[in-house]
Amino acid sequence: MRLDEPLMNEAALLQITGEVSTPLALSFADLAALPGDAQVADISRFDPKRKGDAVKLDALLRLAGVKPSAKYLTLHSSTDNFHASVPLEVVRERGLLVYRLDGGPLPVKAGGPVRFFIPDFAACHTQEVDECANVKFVDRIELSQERGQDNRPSEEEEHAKSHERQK
Ligand SMILES: Nc1nc2c(c(=O)[nH]1)N[C@H]1C(S)=C(S)[C@@H](COP(=O)(O)O)O[C@H]1N2
Ligand SMILES: [Mo]
Repeated sequence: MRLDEPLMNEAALLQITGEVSTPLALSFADLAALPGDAQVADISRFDPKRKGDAVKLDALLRLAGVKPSAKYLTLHSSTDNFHASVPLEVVRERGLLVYRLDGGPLPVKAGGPVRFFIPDFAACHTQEVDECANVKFVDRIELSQERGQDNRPSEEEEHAKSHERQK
């Protein structure tokens, strides 16, 4: 489960890097093995259009041991080169990572294998933690002192195109 452990039995889906004492590389089995108080079953109770089981961001951050110097959290998707960087304090308590559907990995068409989800996000590009920050196919969470990489669409037209592409 630690990044420096060689030979993993199962592919890592999600890395936690940057301002942490223990960088992590977590597989589906690692996420599923987190204790009950780290798990959030069935996110459809927050949003009826969404499905799947999640783990709490806070549980992952505790495992990694976030340093007090960390002020920003950046969600990276290398799949489509999408990145969102938000103030750590805003997402620390309520951020979720959806990773499981019907007992298996979250499908790509639902934003899997791992998708960030903030239950009560603001409308798109209205503030720092908006719907656009619900990063799909997230494969790395990076903690940093300064704001990190962020290429969320900022203009309405650009944003409309991005939604069109995602359909
Ligand atoms: N990897 C990735 N995640 C992404 C995006 C993207 O283009 N790539 N678009 C974002 C934007 S702009 C929005 S509004 C939401 C849309 O999520 P939905 O398609 O589940 O409604 O996903 C966000 N997550
Ligand atoms: Mo968006």
